[in-house]
Amino acid sequence: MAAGKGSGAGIDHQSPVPKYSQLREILLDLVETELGADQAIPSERELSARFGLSRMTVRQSVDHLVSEGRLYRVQGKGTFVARPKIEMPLRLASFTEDMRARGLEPGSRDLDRRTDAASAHLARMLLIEPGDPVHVIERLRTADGIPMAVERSHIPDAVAPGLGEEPLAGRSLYDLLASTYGVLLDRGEQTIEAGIADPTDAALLDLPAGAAAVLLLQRRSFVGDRPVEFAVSTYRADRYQLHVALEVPRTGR
Ligand code: 16G
Repeated sequence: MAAGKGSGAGIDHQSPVPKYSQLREILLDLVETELGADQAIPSERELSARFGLSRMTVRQSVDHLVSEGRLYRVQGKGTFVARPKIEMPLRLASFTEDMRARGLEPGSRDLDRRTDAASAHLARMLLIEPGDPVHVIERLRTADGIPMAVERSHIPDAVAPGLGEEPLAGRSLYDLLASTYGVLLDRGEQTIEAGIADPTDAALLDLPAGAAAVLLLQRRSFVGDRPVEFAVSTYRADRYQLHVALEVPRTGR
């Protein structure tokens, strides 16, 4: 297989740029211009022979691209090009809507449904009193059957009385809130931070146990000034990325 043939790329052994970085650029070029999703990259042995690099250097570049979610390994088969990451929506969209808009089939598996007494923290988030009943909905969200996120939603009973009894399998929570309770969300706020999957979420998301990177999201959605949902979610960092348009700051000068 020709690695980086289009660019005529090779390793410059005189360059001060570390060799693993040079190889990374060559592999990125290969992934972006020559190979499609799920196609194999040359083996580490081939790469090391082709570019005159030690196996350790090759392993370092490949590991880096694997940890970034650009490549994935299959035990005993090789290393393959990952599907492009999904751009995290920065809109108040439901998971169902967002996946359909991308041509992916949304799925959802109930992990837990219960009604809890609000803790002090939850009460502050939802602007209710501690001890007030809150519906907790924990779901594994999938796209084309692939696990993408674990979502834990908290919704005050006062907003959606009896929500705990409503079946949700194969349904959109936001649709249910709209159709059964007349709750039409009109604004939201969200924080996104990097984290490490805990063992439960790692297993649910098919991520290696240990130190898999994830995106931790917290979202509050409102109708007017009333919080309707406080969701704490774990999204796969190897499947999602953020893309934002940048504006030039107005300095007033
Ligand atoms: C989004 C929301 C989640 C909400 C869900 C409803 C985040 C980051 N996103 O995934 O809070 O519960 O949509 O989706 O928290 P559904 O209507 O498809 O059930």
